[in-house]
Parts: sequence; structure tokens; C-alpha cells
Amino acid sequence: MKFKGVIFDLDGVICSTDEYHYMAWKALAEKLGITTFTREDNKRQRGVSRMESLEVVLEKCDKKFTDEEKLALADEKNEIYKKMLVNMSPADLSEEVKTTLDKLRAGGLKLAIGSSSKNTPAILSRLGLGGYFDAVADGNCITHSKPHPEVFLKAAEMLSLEPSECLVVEDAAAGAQAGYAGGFKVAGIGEAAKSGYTTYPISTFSDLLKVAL
Ligand code: B16
Ligand code: MG
Repeated sequence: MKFKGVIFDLDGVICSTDEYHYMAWKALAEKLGITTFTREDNKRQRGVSRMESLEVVLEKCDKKFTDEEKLALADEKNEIYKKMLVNMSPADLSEEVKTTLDKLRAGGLKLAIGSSSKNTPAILSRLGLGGYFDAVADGNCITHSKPHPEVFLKAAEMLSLEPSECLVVEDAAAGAQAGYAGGFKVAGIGEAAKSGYTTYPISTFSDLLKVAL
């Protein structure tokens, strides 16, 4: 066994909520009269906090907003996003992800979540994964979001493991950077596979069996 624990990002790794984030930000942007918000813009929102993600949208808006107005806009986006989550169920957890998680656990690894999302508990519960992970560090228990390593360091601490004993799995450039900054080896999928901070680029989730066990 190459590691003692694996810390998974949530949106874009365990499930496809990254697409819902994009659609919800796009809807908010259009409400603000911004028609040029793109998937490229959305890539910069991956892994970073809700308020930092809002700033990516507002770069394309001439109007200036007070801090209070920004909080209201972020809330508005979250309400749109939460409506998209309502129909999520265990059927949204792919067979590949579930089988791989089970095999990693059976191989003796401790499993944790390290996500910037404050919606993590609700999403895990909808996927039928509430209580599945040995530790959950998320947007509700951190001060700094990715690329700061806080969420992964917290997850490792909750597992009682050192960063060098854990593999971080990420889809976002900011997330791969966060893992590296925390002293972790990083398996990167999607955008993160191209990151210079990624140790193991993988093309599909089950490749983790080769990397971690
Ligand atoms: P929320 P991850 C991140 O989750 C998303 O990638 C990022 O796009 C989002 O802004 C952030 O969570 C905060 O999410 O608004 O739900 O609190 O990829 O770190 O699992
Ligand atoms: Mg992600």
C-alpha cells in the first residue's frame, strides 16, 4: 500500500456537481445582464470559495456592489444551486466511483473528503454517502479555501495521518495546488491532470486503484 489515506475533493471528483455550479453561476450572471460568462471563467471558480467565485462573475459587470449586496448575490446563486441538488439521489453516484471507494477501503485505506463546499453534508447525504467517510473537512470548517491547503490538512488531522501518508484527489487547478502546498501527493483528474502540482495524472476514477494501493 503506497498511502494510508485518500482525501477526495467532492465537486467534480466524487460527483458532477461542478456542472450545477456552472449552471447556477451562469443563471446569476444572466440576471445581472452578463452574457459573456463562459466555461473558461467557470474553471477559475472550481475549488475556490463561493465569495471568490462570485468575484469571477463580477469581473464582467460594470456595476459596483457593496459587501452586503455581494452576500445577497452569493446567497441567490446558492439558492439556484440548491434547487438543482434537490433531485440528486444515490443514482447520481457512479458505479465506478462507488466500487472504487469500496475497493480502496477494503485495501485498508482511510477515506476522507476535503471540499471547499458548504453544501458538502447535504450532497453526501443525497448521494447516500452520509456517514461513509472516515472524516469530512469542508467549507463549513475552514477559514481559507483552496489553493490554501487548510481543508486537506484538516482532513489529514481528522484521520490522524501525516500529509505524506495521504493522497489528495482533485479535479481543479486550485485544488491540486492546495494539495501540493500541504505536502501531499496529488492525483489529478480533468483540469487538475494538467496541473504542474499534480503527481499522478489520471484519466478515470478507477485509476486510483493503481495509484493508491
Ligand atoms: P459552495 P470542491 C467547491 O467544491 C467547488 O469546486 C467550487 O466551485 C465552489 O465555489 C466551492 O466548492 C464552494 O461551494 O458554494 O457549495 O459552498 O470542488 O472543493 O468540492
Ligand atoms: Mg472540485
